[in-house]
Amino acid sequence: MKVSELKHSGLKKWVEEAQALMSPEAVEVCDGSQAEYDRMILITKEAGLATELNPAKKPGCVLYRSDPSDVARVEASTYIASKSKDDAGPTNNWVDPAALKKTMTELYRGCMKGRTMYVIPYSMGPVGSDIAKIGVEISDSPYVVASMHIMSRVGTKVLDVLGTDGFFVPCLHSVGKPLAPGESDNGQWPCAPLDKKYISHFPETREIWSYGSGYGGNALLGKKCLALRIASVLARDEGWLAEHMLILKITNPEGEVKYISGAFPSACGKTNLAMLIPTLPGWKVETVGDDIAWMKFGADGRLYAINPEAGFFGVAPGTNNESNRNAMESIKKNTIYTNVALTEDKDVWWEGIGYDAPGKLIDWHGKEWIQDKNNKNQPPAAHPNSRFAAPARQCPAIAKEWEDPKGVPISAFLFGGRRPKTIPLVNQAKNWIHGVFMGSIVGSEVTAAALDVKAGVIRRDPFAMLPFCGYNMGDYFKHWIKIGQSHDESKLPKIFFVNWFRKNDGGKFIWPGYGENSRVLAWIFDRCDGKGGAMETAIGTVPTPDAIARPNGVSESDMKEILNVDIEGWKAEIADIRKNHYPKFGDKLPKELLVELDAIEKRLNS
Ligand code: OXD
Ligand code: MN
Repeated sequence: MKVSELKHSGLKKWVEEAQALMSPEAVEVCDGSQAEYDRMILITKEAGLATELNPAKKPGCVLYRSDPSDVARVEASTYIASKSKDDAGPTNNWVDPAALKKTMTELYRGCMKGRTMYVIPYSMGPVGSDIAKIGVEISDSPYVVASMHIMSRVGTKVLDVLGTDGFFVPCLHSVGKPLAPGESDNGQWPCAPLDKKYISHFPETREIWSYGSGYGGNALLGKKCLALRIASVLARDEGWLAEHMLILKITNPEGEVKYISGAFPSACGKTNLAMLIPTLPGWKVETVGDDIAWMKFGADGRLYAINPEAGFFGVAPGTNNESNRNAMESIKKNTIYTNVALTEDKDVWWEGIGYDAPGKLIDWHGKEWIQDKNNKNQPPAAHPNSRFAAPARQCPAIAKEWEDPKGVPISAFLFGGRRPKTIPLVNQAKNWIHGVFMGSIVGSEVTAAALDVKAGVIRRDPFAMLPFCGYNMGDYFKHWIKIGQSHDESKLPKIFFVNWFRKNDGGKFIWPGYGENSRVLAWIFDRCDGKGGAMETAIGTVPTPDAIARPNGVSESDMKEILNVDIEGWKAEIADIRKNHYPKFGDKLPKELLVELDAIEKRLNS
């Protein structure tokens, strides 16, 4: 389709303005077809950016290697440019929107020279669903076009729903690397240097401007930028929830079904939980979504969730048949891999894939790599944030209703993180506000000495939303509190805090995790119906020692330890929240949370 054929005058005008500013060689409106996807892959192959994998082993799969400056989300260059700094809040990077647009307009000027500008109409959520939202991404990256085909619903069908005057979120994206006449990328992943990357959000005008990165959440603007940062603002204004949560379906041996949603910081096994294979006989877990949930109230007063995405953009290292067999099955075909290692027979390999490197590899830098198991300091062959992008429909555990436009009714929210001490295996909130408190204190142990944080430190990431909330976190907590105040609490999801990562004094994990987590999910399932052995404690409602059937290798005393309420540990936890965590949110921290903190402290002291 040509730009002149666009029926939505606002969209047409915006595309024409972008074209005039960025001076691409050509403009294409994406139709979302398989032929278009194949052409994007071909263009990147011809530019030396994509390697086709062995069709006998990984049919329809390709591998890309990015630039070392462009391997992950860049939080330091991610901006919430609301009119007032106070609306972005102390935990977001704020820049005055007019100043930021001025800077970025100069970067965008002529930035697409020598490239095609793609106009990508996409729907987050099933096309036409009441809960879905439409975005249009303008991008000069065919890798982005192909990835958006997997991660969202792209094409003409979206323009049909948009009509002549529908609402869409305009998303500008450029890799920031114009080409001179006759120049090709020639195998060099195009992007701008680190100090020229900008991932900007304008919450009042619902706009996204991204420049300089071609990777992940910086460039596939439907995911973190629209579905979380902009959608969180829409949700606040419209009374719903846009959350960094998985959605799973669980069926008990009697055939009863519930849907559970859960927020976990990055690197806590969220995708594994969403695709869990239960060890508990008779129970079944299916996947609705692995990263984001949009939830609105139905006429019956219950919260209904959709997964706004159409694919999984998962971290490859550590994914194997033990940790996540369903993910391994999902990524066998039609998958875009980025920054994993390549084997001699053109298959993929990564650290933690479950077997040794089969011979000589090409690492994510494009260099020859031979595994040396004696060298603990050998740099990895796959980048630790290397990814797969795979269509969700390929997951063997995908729930049949995963694309139901009405969404699925949520019975429970889980919050969790990696907490080697103090936090019990599972703990049910006494009521909604206590649950909001639990969400507000989510934290996780830093596993690798990452960037500026020492390993072993607990980094708090409330609701796993700290990097993804498009407004002031204090107001975000308030929004959650208000949801409870303005709805029938008996119909709201019950809230639980879980921790699969408790360690014993010898530093070993007490709980085996993975499929065995189904035992905890079963308790949660029963608690939603007011069943299951439970005890009231100072910190919430925990299972009685025999309420959860013990997996192999977990002794009676292990079970006691993992369910134990560590009074001294919790006192230290409360003190840390009071002194180091809550002050980060400034004067917008809702007083209700301090009241909750005081009440728990009082119970611990009594
Ligand atoms: C993600 C993240 O990539 O949360 O999903 O970092
Ligand atoms: Mn995520």
